[in-house]
Amino acid sequence: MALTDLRAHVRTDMESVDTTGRGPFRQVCAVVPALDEEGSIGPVIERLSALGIGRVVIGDNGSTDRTAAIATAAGAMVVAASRRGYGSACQAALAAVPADMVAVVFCDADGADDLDRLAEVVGPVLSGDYDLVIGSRVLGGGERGALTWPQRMGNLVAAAMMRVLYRARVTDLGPFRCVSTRALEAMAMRDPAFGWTAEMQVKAYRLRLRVMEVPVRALARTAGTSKISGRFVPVFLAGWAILSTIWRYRSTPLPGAQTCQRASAPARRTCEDLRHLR
Ligand SMILES: Nc1nc2c(ncn2[C@@H]2O[C@H](COP(=O)(O)OP(=O)(O)OP(=O)(O)O)[C@@H](O)[C@H]2O)c(=O)[nH]1
Ligand SMILES: [Mg+2]
Repeated sequence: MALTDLRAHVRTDMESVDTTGRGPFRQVCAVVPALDEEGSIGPVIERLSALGIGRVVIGDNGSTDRTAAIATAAGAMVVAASRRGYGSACQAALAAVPADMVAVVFCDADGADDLDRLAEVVGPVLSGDYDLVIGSRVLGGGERGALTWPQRMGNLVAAAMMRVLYRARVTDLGPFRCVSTRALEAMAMRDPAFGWTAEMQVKAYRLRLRVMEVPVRALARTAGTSKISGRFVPVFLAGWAILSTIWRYRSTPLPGAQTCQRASAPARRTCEDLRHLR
């Protein structure tokens, strides 16, 4: 669903969101998917705000702990995602991105992203030089044991597939990334689960958007329990979702292209502008 469509579902009080802060990234909105992350969500939001992010939106995936209360107290907007899944949480949060934001930075709620590198991840999108910047933990290295071996192997295979099928220069599918809101509109993201990050990348390659990687460190989650990496079934499902997404989009018509034709005039202009970049 396109951002414009998503916004139609958002509560009307979203219009009153204050995006007039003075932070260096006040036109950047952080989107953070969260499922039972009460031990880490507060410091993640505080850090993003301290670094000057204009707005933090949490996609809360039915947390049963104090995630939502802590996030609200830390100054974030919390949007409930009715459907389980990483992509679903991101979609729900995207619906609450204020209309005047020029970019969205994604990071996880578990404190495992290298927010010290925020400027490197966000800067090239804000300057208009790139449409998507991905924090690569392969290029950045990081804490020992932060990535489990299935995660490393999965990344290796996924990146190799993207290099072969899309001729992309890519090393990672890390969650810490920044994308312009214009590019997001054209991508018309759909995946409700762990194909989300792969979908964003392969659509960017197919749309010939300007994509770059910057090194970020891989950190261990700061609290709570893993929903994926330590467990066999979620690891298998995540791996399958990622690889099948990469394979599927190699030749299918892009939903983004349909959105271009069906979209309202401003959204259509966005798509057409992006086409010039191809
Ligand atoms: N797995 C999962 N994660 C979700 C969901 N909704 C939101 N999330 C968030 O997505 C992020 C990634 O999940 P993690 O459990 O950290 O997965 P991981 O990074 O492979 O595992 P760790 O090694 O523990 O960091 C976290 O911020 C979760 O809270 C969901 O439905 N499923
Ligand atoms: Mg994690």
